[in-house]
Amino acid sequence: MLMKMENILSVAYAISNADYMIAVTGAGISKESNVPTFRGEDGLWRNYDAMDLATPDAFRRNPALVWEWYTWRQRLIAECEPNPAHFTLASWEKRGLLKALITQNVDGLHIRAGSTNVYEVHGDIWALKCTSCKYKGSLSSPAIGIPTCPLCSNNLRPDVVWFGESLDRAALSKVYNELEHADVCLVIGTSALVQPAATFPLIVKQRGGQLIEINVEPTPLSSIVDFHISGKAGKILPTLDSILDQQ
Ligand code: BJW
Ligand code: ZN
Repeated sequence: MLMKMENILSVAYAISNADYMIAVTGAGISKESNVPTFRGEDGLWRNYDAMDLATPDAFRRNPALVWEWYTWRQRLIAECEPNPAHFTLASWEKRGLLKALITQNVDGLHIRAGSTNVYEVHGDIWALKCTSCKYKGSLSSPAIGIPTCPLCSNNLRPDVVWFGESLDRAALSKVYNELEHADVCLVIGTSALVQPAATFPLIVKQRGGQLIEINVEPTPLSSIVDFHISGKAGKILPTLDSILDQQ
C-alpha cells in the first residue's frame, strides 16, 4: 500500500470536516470482490471488443452473443460478495458522513453492502427491459438464452447503459443535484474515461469542492485532485475509517 502518512491524515481530516460528502465509484472498487474491471491489465476489454458487446447495434446484430456475455458476468457476480471498501462506504452513510454514492457499476454490490442513497448510473446487470415495448423486469438468477418479453414476445435486453446511449434523465438530474451540494467527493476505482460520469468530479471541483481520488493507478483526474491516494480501495477505505475512529 503506497500512502504518505501526512496525505492519509489530511484526507481523514477532510472527510471528518465535510458538510456534504459524496462518492463516485467505478469497477476498481469491486476488483477485490473478484468482479473484473473493463480497462487495464486483466480488464474485460482486453479480451472482448466493447463494440461487439456493449452497444445497441451489437445487440441488434447478435443478441445471443451479447446475452452469452451478460449471462457469464451474471454468473460471476452472483458468486461475489461486497468487500471492505463497499462496507466502509455503507457504514459512512449510516453515520451521516457520506450523503450519496454515484456508481458506474452494475454489480449491485454497494446496495448489498447496505448503502441506500445509491445512483447506479449505468444500470443494473439483473434488470431487464424490452427492446420493443415499455416492459421492465428483473432476473433473480443468471439468464438462460435470450429472455423474451411476457407482453410482446420480443427480445428483452439487460437494462444497462451501452455506448452511444443516454443515461436515465430523471436519475441524472438527481445526480447533478447531489454534485451541486457536495463539498467533498471521493473518486474511487474509476479510470475516469467514460462520459458523462468522468465529468461528475469536475463539477464538484469547479464549484470549489475537494476531490479525493483512491486508485491503484493515476487517471486523467489525478493531476487536478486535491488528494490522490495510491492503493487498493479495500485497504485504503478501512484504514481511513480506523483513523476517523481515533479522531
Ligand atoms: C482500482 C483497484 C482497486 C483497479 N482499488 N482502484 C469521444 C469523446 C468523448 C466521449 C465520447 C466519444 N465517443 C463516444 C463518447 C461517449 C461515450 C464515451 O465516454 N466514450 C469514451 C470511452 C471515449 N459515452 C457514452 O456513450 C455514454 N453515453 C453518452 O455519452 O450519451 C450521450 C451520447 C450519446 C451518443 C453519442 C455521444 C454521446 C454511455 C457510456 C456507457 C458505458 N457503458 C459501460 C458498459 C455497460 C454496463 C456494463 O455492462 O457493465 O459501463 S462501458 C464500461 O466503462 C462500464 C463502466 O461503468 C464504464 C466505466 O469504467 P470504470 O468503472 O471507470 O472502470 P475501468 O475498468 O475503466 O477502470 C477501473 C479503474 O479501477 C482503473 O483506473 C484501475 O486503476 C482502478 N482499480 N483495481 C482501486 N483494487
Ligand atoms: Zn415487450
